Amino acid sequence: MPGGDPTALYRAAQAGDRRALGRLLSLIEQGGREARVAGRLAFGSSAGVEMVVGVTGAPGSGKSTLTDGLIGEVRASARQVGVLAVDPSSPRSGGAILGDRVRMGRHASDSGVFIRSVASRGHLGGLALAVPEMVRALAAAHLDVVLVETVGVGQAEVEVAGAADTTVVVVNPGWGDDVQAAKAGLLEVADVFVVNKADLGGAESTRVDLEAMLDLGREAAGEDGAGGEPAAGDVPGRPSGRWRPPVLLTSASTGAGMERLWASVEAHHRYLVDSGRLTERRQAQVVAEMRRVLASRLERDVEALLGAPEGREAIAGLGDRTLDPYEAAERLLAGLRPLPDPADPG
Ligand SMILES: Nc1nc2c(ncn2[C@@H]2O[C@H](COP(=O)(O)OP(=O)(O)OP(=O)(O)O)[C@@H](O)[C@H]2O)c(=O)[nH]1
Ligand SMILES: [Mg+2]
Repeated sequence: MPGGDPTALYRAAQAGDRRALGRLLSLIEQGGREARVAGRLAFGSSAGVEMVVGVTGAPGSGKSTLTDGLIGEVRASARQVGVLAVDPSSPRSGGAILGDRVRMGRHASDSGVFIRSVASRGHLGGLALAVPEMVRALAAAHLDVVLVETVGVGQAEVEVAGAADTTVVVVNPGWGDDVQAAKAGLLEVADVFVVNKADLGGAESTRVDLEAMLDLGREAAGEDGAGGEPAAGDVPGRPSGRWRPPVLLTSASTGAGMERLWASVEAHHRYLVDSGRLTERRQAQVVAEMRRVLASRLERDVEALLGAPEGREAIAGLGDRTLDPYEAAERLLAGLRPLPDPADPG
């Protein structure tokens, strides 16, 4: 077992050492210089990840139970599976993570399954940055399929879900009863819809409501199916039909519907590959990741600038009304520009 050296940990993880993989993920989670070394290595070899599947939905909707079922389906196809169970609500994370261990515990002795709980420690922005790198580390360790469980209740969570090729959105019976704006985000990211806890009753009417919402969304986007202009993003010479998210009923606690769910996830994956959209999606994801890195760096620069003498001066200027907020910002920006000239020896 290598020490904390990121390169040694990476090589060991790649060679199948699961404890090294666990430590590598901790390095990435913590960030900093060693994380960058590990991240760079994983990025270089990450083209090999076969499928990344996000499982998102409201707290308690059955995501972990469903993920456990999906692990079984992946293992039935003899592929290795990695799981990142993301718990953004740090106050209850201890209990939830323990719960995940229990719910996915039947796979604990299977060496083809690697389960990792990730607590955000109250910093979801950081999580959105860390998760794609963690997925790449799992891929480098030859896990063929990576499942990412996240609670889908906000922009940042939806961004975490955006790290997936295929996103499964989990709802429960009754979900369609009152349409809220918050649900629109989930409608948008869903590649496969699951009405879980179908055993509780009312699932069929929720399915009908969901189908109607999906139809509305497609009409609004001008996708009535027959003829018409090809939708933006269609690849010439490839099938131009858009993917229509299926709405499935499951009862994760009994395993009912799991086989069909996995078949739908695989069908979506085939669709992405055949249409050329998998490559597009992954490229868009790394660009989005770069954008998040840039935004977080710039945010940090802003904080540093405000704490520096010129920042304090600008803040004082606002206080005595000699500067308005726009002038103050302009002055600070002017201090940042121009970028250093590489030809300038000084
Ligand atoms: N009746 C019924 N209960 C279920 C089903 N699936 C999950 N549950 C139960 O719902 C509760 C929550 O399940 P979890 O799998 O932990 O849900 P989760 O979405 O992962 O929860 P958080 O990660 O805490 O947001 C547990 O008590 C499960 O046993 C189902 O299909 N039917
Ligand atoms: Mg869970």
